[in-house]
Amino acid sequence: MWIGALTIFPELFEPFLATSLIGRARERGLIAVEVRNLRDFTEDRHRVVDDEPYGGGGGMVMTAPPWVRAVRELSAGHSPWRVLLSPQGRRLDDAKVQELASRPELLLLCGRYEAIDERVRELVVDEEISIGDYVLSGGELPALVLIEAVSRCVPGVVQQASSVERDSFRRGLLDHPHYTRPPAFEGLEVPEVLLSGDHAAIERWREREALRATLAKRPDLVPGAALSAEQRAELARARADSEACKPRSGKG
Ligand code: 4FV
Repeated sequence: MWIGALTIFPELFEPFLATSLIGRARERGLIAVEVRNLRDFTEDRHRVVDDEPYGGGGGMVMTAPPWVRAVRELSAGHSPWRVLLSPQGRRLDDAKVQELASRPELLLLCGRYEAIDERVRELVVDEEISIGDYVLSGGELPALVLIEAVSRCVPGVVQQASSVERDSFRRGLLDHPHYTRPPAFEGLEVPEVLLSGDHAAIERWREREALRATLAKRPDLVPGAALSAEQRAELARARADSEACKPRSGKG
C-alpha cells in the first residue's frame, strides 16, 4: 500500500513513521509512506502557501495553486484516492478505515491555517475525512491517525491477524475486559473462568463481557452489531433485568 502525505510540517511525521508497528511495516515493505512538503510546490522565493481571505474575516486561507500542483505531481505514476483531512469531512470509523485500506494508494492532504481555498476541493479532492467534531491546528495528527488505523488492516502489519479481527468495532462491539499477571491485585481477582483453561467457557465469557461493556459504554453500537447466540441470550437477559428494575406504573 502506498500512502502519500502533503503538509508544511513533514517533520511531524518522521518519529511516528519510524516507530513500532508502522516503522516495521515500512521496513518490511508492507506499506510505503511518502511525506512531501507543500512548500516544495510553490513558485515564489518566499514559498508562500497562505493569503488573506477574500471577503475579509480573521485568519489566513491556504492558496490553491501549490496544492493543485502538488497533488497532480504526486499523482504522476500513482492514481491515489485523494483525502482532505478536515472537520467538514465524513467521520472516520472502522467501516471507513476498512474501505480506505482496500485502496492501493491514498494521498492525504493536511491543511493548516483557518481553511483551504474551496477550489482545492473542487479540483483535486475525492473525499473529506474528519477524525472528530473539534478543531485542530492542522491535518497532520488526523492523517497520522488514519495512517495507523488503515495500516493495521494491511495483511501482515499486525502479527496476530486474529487480534485485528477481534479488535473493538470489527464486530460492532467494544472489546471484552483483558487480564494478565498478577492473578490478584489490591484485592481485585482475575475472573476465575480465565484461569480455568476451559476455552469454550472463556470464549462464552468474553462474548458476554463484550456485549456488557458495549451496553454500558456504547449502547448506540448494539443495534448494528453482529451478535453471537451467546450475546443475543445475554442481551435478552440484560433487557429482562432492566425491565424487572423498571418501576411499575400505577395503572392496573
Ligand atoms: C480536522 C479534524 C481539523 C481545521 C483547520 C486544520 C483543522 C486546520 N481534520 N479532523 N477535526 N483540521 O480540525 O480532520 O487547518
